[in-house]
Amino acid sequence: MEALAQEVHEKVIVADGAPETGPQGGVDADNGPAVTGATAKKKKKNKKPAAESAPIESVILQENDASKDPEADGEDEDDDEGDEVAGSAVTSTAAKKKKKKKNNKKKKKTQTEPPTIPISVLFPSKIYPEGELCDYRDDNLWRVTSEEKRALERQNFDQYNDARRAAEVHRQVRQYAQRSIKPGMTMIEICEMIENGTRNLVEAKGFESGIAFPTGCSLNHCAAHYTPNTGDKTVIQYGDVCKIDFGVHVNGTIIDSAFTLTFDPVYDNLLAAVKDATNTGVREAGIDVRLGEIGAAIQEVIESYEVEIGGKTYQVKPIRGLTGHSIERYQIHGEKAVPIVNNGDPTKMEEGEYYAIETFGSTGRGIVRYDMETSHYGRAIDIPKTPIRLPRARALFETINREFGTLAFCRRYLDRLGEDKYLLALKSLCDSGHVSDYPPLVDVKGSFTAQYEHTFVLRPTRKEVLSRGDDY
Ligand SMILES: [Co+2]
Repeated sequence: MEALAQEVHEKVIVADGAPETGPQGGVDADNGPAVTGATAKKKKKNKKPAAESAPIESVILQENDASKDPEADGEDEDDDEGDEVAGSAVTSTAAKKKKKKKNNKKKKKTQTEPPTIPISVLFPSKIYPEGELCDYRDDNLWRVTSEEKRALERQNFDQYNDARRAAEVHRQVRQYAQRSIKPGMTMIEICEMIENGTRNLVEAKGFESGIAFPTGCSLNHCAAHYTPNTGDKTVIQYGDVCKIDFGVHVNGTIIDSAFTLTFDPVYDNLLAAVKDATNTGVREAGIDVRLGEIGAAIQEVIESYEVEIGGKTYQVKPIRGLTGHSIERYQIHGEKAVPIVNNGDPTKMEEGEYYAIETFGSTGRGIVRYDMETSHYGRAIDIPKTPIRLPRARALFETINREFGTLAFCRRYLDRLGEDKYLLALKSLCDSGHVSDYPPLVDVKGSFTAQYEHTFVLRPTRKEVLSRGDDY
């Protein structure tokens, strides 16, 4: 999710702290210096993520009749390999037969279609799979073997494990979405598919686990912050470019990851540009790396692509106002913004930080403005001291605080809580600074925008790309 500022906290309704200093929300203001002459070394290609389209094993099921088998073991695959090695090679055929039998009896615990089985059931050990591990470079490579850093990591295990659980939910839900979203579905159906999948797999429960922010499904020239409000009849079309951007949290540790969904292959190069750019940003990131340098690397990659649509060729442009961001607990948008152009920001990434790197490419101007009806909101991190006068607004604020704390929400999330006719109250909370609104961000009409996004953590010894999957 792009540019939303939130903070922790469940119960606190107290008015504490100063009014929020402009959330880097919405448009991350201007990212400073222009897109000056990106040095044109084409790097391209050689960094294709492995196994582009292999479906992740735990999601593939059916024949296993997973839904009726909450007892089976989700990690059988590994066990089998162990058996194979242990057993004698000579008897391998017999062994295989036996194993097969055993497997059938035991049955694998696998996900249903649509996904309904909680990740904690699929991983009875409650230890969730690590993301992609990347060693730091050069001056920081020593970290991987440092006893001190490794000890520090062991202390952080629980939070990593929470993040990995959220990431596994994200992968399973998004891969189901990739398989099943088809032209003709309404945007509301798409969002509910993703949101219900998330709630089920993460076992949504108050602030312990759940949806981290509204499901973005911005279309075409709209780059970010669109999700349908109740009554929205928009239907996804064959020619649409849809950015699916959703978030999962466990104990406030958020996975923020997005991909672009298209049906027409004419957009393939646009998507390739942005996928490559996001992977570049993720690869360049590390402890002590400057944010501006990451932006420069991203910009160079995006601009090295062209896409031909309707007989016209476009050089893909980065959308300069949109950025990646650091992530804090219960707060999707931390202090630091990761630009997607070279803005010269000398701020460094630091040990222990969580980041979402997201990049946006456009066939339009590469500049966004606000447009259309607002759906996304978030409580101010620092609640203004000024009292809320309107009783209706005060009540709504209590609901927001109780249900979402500093996690972003949308109108549909209020609707499902039974809130009704709240728009005036919500508007007054925005005016008083208790809540921020995040209207959709659009490039010029007729243009197409794409996005990919990953969440990683700068662990003391290595970088872990938590949201990495076989899909992207
Ligand atoms: Co984001």
